Amino acid sequence: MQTHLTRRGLLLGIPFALSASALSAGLFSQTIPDDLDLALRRSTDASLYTVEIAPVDPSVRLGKMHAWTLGLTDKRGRPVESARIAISGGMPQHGHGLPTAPAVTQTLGEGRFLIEGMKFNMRGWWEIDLTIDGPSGTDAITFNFIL
Ligand SMILES: [Cu+2]
Repeated sequence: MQTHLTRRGLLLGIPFALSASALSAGLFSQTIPDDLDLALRRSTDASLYTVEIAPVDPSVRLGKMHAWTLGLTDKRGRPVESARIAISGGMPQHGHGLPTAPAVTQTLGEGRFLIEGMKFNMRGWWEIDLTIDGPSGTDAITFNFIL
């Protein structure tokens, strides 16, 4: 009898547990994952390149148009002088993209590029998605940034 009741209690609990975890993992979750990688220097998904990004002015302000620099090296750590770099992104918790269309506007030499037109119009967790089309092939990376 005791076992039967316990099992029934467990079964009843399952739908609740499932919906609770579905909500916490959902699109509109307000919780930023604890293990979110905030490093701004990382290997691309297929390890073809290492990318380092940084805002030109470290104090990024809400709603203000600003620029970033991007450093690009190949697998052997050699600077990549020429690449097509596509930039997109958005807020994964809100389901929207970037409010602007940032682009590489200058090659700065030694594998460095200038990205202009960045703007974050909300506080929270932003993803910056880059697709790099360079001499080693095409690869992608997503950086996380919390404003
Ligand atoms: Cu948002």
